Amino acid sequence: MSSYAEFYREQGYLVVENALEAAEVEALRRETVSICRGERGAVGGLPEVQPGDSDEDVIKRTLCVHFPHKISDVMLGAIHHPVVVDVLTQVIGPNVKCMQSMLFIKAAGKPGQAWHQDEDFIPTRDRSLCGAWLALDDATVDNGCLWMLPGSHQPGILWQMVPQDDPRFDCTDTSTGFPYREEDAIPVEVRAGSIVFFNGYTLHRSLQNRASGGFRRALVNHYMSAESLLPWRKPREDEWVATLDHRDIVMVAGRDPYTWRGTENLMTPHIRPDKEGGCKYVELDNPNAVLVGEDDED
Ligand SMILES: O=C(O)CCC(=O)C(=O)O
Repeated sequence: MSSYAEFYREQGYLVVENALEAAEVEALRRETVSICRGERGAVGGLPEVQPGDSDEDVIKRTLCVHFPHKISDVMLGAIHHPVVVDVLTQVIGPNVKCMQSMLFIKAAGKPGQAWHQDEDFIPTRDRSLCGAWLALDDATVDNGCLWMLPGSHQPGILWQMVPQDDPRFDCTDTSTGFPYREEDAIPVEVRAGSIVFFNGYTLHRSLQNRASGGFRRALVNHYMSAESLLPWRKPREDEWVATLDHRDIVMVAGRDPYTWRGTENLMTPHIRPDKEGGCKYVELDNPNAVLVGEDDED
């Protein structure tokens, strides 16, 4: 087993420094501006651009864009980044699919996300779920870097999620009842261009951006074993849960054993609401779309 895979298996996360070239980071930052200016297509809930807005004005109003890869070739390209694919094939296996992207912008003053396990939001149940968090700025304790509870993925337990109103966090529920202490948590401070990989059962959070200015941008893509079905939504009346398979996926390595199932276009880019906006999700045109984080779809 590679040292990457060994560390990840024990700790539930790993960091690869200098994974992206400076030009790749810059291209992703520029693309963030284009997406927030609405130049790449519709994003549900995107704030209107005002005449005279600088690039900074335009991006600072949005906490996070969900599914940017649906409208942006640059974001889609990052899903296939060779460093990402190399690590994923070591920690997941030879056949890997991606099902989600999220572009965090997190301007100064914006909230973090409370303790959670990504498996609560994207049920894979085979423990292969892995997030790849591409740092587009230096991430520090001050500007709201990730925090991990090392080894918390090991029991494979999904801790209860409950609503929270802690001003440090956005609207997302928090995991509760787990046997780890705050002091066990470690901040994952990384330079721009690093990638943090973390298992879907690893408890993690981020705190608010307390810096006086600037951003803590990160592109997070989620992956899992292509062998496993992905029961992301509730079954319809004529469906059996064990056969449910969300097929809005992008293959990134190996082969898709379920090509005969075809693929679907289910997910629609939208912004993540924050408390300033009353935690309200926008209505989407696509009736099958999953609003990630919405209570009845988690
Ligand atoms: O980047 C953040 O602030 C939170 C990201 C996160 O928790 C996740 O992607 O699961």
